[in-house]
Amino acid sequence: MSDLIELYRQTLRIRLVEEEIAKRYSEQKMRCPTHLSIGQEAVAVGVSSLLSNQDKAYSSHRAHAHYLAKGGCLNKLIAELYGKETGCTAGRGGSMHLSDLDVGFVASTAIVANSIPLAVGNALHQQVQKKAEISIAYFGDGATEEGAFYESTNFAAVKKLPILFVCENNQYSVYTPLKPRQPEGRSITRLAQEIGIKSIAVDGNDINQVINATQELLNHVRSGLGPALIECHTYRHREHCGPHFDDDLNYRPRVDIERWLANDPLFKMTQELAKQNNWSAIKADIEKELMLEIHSAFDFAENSPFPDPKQNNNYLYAN
Ligand SMILES: Cc1ncc(C[n+]2csc(CCOP(=O)(O)OP(=O)(O)O)c2C)c(N)n1
Ligand SMILES: [Mg+2]
Repeated sequence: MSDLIELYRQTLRIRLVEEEIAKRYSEQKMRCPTHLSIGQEAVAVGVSSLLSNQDKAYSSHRAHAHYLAKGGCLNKLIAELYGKETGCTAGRGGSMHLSDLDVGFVASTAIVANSIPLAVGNALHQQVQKKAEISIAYFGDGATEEGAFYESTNFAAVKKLPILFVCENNQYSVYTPLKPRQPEGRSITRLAQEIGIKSIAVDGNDINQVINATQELLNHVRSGLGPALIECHTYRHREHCGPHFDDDLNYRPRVDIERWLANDPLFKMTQELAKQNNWSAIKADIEKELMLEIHSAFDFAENSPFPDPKQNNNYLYAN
């Protein structure tokens, strides 16, 4: 039960961080686009619970949860959103371009599917250098429609690279559901299996399912048997990009929204944790401690300096 309490704490931490971002976004001090993972947090927390600091993660535009779950620094994340010098990419990247080598979070990028070849390239490096670590590529269902996905997974399978692909299938690419985008009946898991990648599909809102499948797949990857893919079925609660709910636009069936809200990862964990003695008091303490940490991170960001304009050319590969 203590493990589940810690998983709950980490999941709630990401939820409360992103709710605070949403609450303050209209102040216009965070000037970068933000893609929130609210509703999808159990994937990042479950996968990361089995990773080491040496393992190298790559992510997409929806990266906050992946960064925090990998051990990312909350102060550096919020400062990055505020465009401050103390941010994890020195205020140059914003929400979609996080990087922190201290915790093995190499990069997130805004180009859909772009993290996949980057992570595969790093896995080749790890294999050639015989490193005792692996790469992780997080991406959405939409990324599996890009050429980069096919080329990269094929190459990883042929070379038996040490990489775990994590597909967060929230069924949507912006406003478009899977049906008009992919042939009826296609399963991303089966597709990856046919490419030669050991693959498992799970309910991504059930942290136990995420952890059990990830463990099985990591045993495979870490034994040198080649790449693996976990497809996590999940659902975002809010709009694709931004702090609001957008269900008034009616692009997602009401019945689906309600079914997924009832399948919320925190709600599922709470059902189990409620059996624990003193759960209400434990939960209240966790919430209090997290809100203190979160408010302090926003204070840190607000009080940090903006980058010096004279240093604008720093960190450029070409100018
Ligand atoms: C190559 C490319 N095409 C289109 C876009 C615009 N775009 C940004 S996010 C997104 C949706 C991606 O959907 P998915 O991969 O399922 O991730 P999700 O947003 O659902 O987490 C699109 C089309 C982009 N950033 N890059
Ligand atoms: Mg999606």
